[in-house]
Amino acid sequence: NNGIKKPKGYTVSYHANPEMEQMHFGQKHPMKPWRLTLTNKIVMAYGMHEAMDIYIPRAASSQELKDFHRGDYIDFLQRVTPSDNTWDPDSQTYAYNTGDDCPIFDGLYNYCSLYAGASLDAARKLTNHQSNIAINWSGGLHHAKKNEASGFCYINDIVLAILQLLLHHPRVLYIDIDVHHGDGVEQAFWSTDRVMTLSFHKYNRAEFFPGTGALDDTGPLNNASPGAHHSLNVPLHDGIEDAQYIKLFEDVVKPCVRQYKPTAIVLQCGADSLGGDRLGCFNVNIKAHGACVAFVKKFNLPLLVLGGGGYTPRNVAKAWAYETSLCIGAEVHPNLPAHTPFLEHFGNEKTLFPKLDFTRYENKNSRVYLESVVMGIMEQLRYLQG
Ligand code: VJV
Ligand code: CA
Ligand code: ZN
Repeated sequence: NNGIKKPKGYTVSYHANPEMEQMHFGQKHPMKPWRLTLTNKIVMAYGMHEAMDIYIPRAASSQELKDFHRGDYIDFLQRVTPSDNTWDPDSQTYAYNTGDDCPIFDGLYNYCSLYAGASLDAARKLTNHQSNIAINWSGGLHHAKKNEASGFCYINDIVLAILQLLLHHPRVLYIDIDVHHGDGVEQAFWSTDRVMTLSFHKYNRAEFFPGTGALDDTGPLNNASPGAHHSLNVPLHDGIEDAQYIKLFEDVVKPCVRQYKPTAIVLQCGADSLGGDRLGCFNVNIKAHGACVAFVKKFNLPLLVLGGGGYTPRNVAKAWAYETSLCIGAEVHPNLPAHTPFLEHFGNEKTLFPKLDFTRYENKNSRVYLESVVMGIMEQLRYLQG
């Protein structure tokens, strides 16, 4: 099995339900649940499953989904079929913001309850001390709101998982490296100091989804609210590169952990921040994306690792397989094992670390700009010690 052994002194659990991977958002929709099959095939081909506890998660119950979401919205998701979705003339969308971005497809409710169940199972493995790191690549759907779908997300599994962690943990740090702003998670915990949210993302209010997450959106403006200064945002321009991204991530995350002192961390690893992503606009390679996971792991706190965006499936699968290897602390050969299923899908790039496309987006992040962002974050953190 390529000599991959269980990590010494800690346990990693891997939560994956193959039932989800067959789901289809529609012909040309960018979200491809099939990327999860590719990920799992690479993980298994390397023999990484030997080093982890593997769980096939159950579906979350509707009651569990209602711990965050409004009852009528869950009832709608449970009931609606592709043919009977109703147009809402007021909002010019279908009900609950479903439509082009969030289509109603066959098996939608099953899909939602499976990825949510996986994140809940993963969170519970952490709280009952059966795992030190729990991985759910099918989760991380950070845009879903209490009462509506948004940006390919229907159920906010991250919010549900954090609510689980909060039953046992006084403070949870949420870190989001998806190229989009983690608005749903930020909004859910906006007015509490028991969760600090920190999102790195492309920011352009008018042109890039969802348009929120400016540097000065840091929580309720009223300093008397416990949530003040507990929502942190790292707005970025097109084309950020490996060395810049790693340095920025470390320069921001380290002081957040030092000041906030979380007792658990949730890391959303959206892979649309990789270079060459169909929807993304950064120039980050797989090793640099993984360096963020490795850095967070070093804090040795209970860690929930989630997926998220990622729209060039062959790169998503490589990144998440590599990040799985980092979680178990295994060194894997850069060449994909010869017996990897679907190897032909990777064309000429049978390596875990292809050179990702750097030609589409020029780097618009100057050193001075990134320094000013770090200063802005440090300024917010100063309020925490009061
Ligand atoms: O930019 C938007 C919203 C619009 C309205 C709806 N049209 C389809 C697109 C423009 C303003 N939505 C974003 C949503 C991005 C969600 C990212 C999710 C995550 O990665 O953060 C977490 C999982 C958007 N960008 C691109 C598209 N939508 C898009 C949607 C399609 C599509 C092509 C692009 C939907 C269907 C089809 N093609 C066939
Ligand atoms: Ca993000
Ligand atoms: Zn995204």
